[in-house]
Amino acid sequence: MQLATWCWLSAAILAAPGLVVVASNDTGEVGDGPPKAACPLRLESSGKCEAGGDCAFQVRLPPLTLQLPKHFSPIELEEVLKEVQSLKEMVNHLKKSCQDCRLQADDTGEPGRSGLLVPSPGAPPGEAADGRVQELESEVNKLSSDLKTAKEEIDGLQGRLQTLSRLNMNNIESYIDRKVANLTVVVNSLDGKCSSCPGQEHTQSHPVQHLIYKDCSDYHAIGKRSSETYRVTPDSKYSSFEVYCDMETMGGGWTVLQARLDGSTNFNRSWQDYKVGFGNIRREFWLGNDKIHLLTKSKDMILRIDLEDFNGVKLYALYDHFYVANEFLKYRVHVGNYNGTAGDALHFSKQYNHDMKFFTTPDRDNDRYPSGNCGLFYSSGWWFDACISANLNGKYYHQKYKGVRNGIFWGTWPGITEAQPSGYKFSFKEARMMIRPKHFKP
Ligand SMILES: [Ca+2]
Repeated sequence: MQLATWCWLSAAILAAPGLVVVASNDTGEVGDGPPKAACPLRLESSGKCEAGGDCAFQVRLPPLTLQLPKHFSPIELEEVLKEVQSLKEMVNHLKKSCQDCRLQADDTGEPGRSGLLVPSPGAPPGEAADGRVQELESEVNKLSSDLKTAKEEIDGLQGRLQTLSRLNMNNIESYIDRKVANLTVVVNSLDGKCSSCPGQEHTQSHPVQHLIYKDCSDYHAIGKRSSETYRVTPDSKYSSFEVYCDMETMGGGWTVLQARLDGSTNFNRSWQDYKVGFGNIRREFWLGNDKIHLLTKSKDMILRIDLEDFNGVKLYALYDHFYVANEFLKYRVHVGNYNGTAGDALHFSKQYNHDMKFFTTPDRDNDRYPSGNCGLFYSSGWWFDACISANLNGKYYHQKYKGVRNGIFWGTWPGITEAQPSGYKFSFKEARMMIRPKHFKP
């Protein structure tokens, strides 16, 4: 729709009185002040005057045709609404003018001299004008309401269009993320191949900048050697997160999943807490089952467990495969073959074996103990069997303790299952779990 159309429409209405009404300078005026402005309407007497001198008058207005444009747009509709408002004002003005003219004619008492308009047959003159004005008013009101409806519809459509375009952007972002991830893999593999390229001794060797760091070993690969927190993205479909990297133990490149140091963090937590993680990743913490799943899914990982007791004895356990399934599969753990000094407590015996077990928390029983919840009994979340030969998430005791064996526990620790004098249980000063890609080269 062009604005010009509406200007024409407006002009047509503005001109309407002029077509019909002639300036009434020759109409008799009362008083001796300055001449009044010409009345925009001239009324004509119907010729029927009553005994008291009251005469009837009539006004004839031209027919009104409004042409609506075929297409609307919100900005133009705003203009149209303004036009409609001005039309309404115009109609009101005409109505008032009509009434004024009538009053003026009444005042002069010379109705016959003002007559230029042809009387409208079949209707009293005043009523005819009022009827026409009301008709115009109702038409304008209807038009205004139609336009408002059209505007609302267009606004709704625009909203939907914006939503669609946002959805589209998300798709594109995720597509680009996947492409970047693929490119990173290709670039990294080319970098590996290039180490055996002929003439390499003449080439300045730069470590290839990784675009995505999936775990701590990727930071190690670009030369990072300080044990620190780093941001990793094991799966580009999910957001990245902070992890603590051990860049010293056995060549470094380790992503730490869990740490116990001083009992500052409570490990007696809900399923939800174990799912998202808790604690301080520079001190005591559980990284979170969702993150552990993503990390162990992105690469074939090995697990290292470090333990230290209150006598200063430090031992470790190494497993050549470690994977944690997703939440739907209750974070089931897969533990590979053992190597190390602390003993294979995760595969303690046929009866006590944590491999292939679901995760259990005090509020979610997925263990193999039919008469109760091992998580509730041992105050922690863990891959319980029925129930434990190892539990690194047990309660932190600062020394030996009595009662339920709900402390940090590693069933193959030297002397741990031997009867302690006075029934004391053994506890650990430090425990740590961390993972590294199986094919990592220090
Ligand atoms: Ca149970």
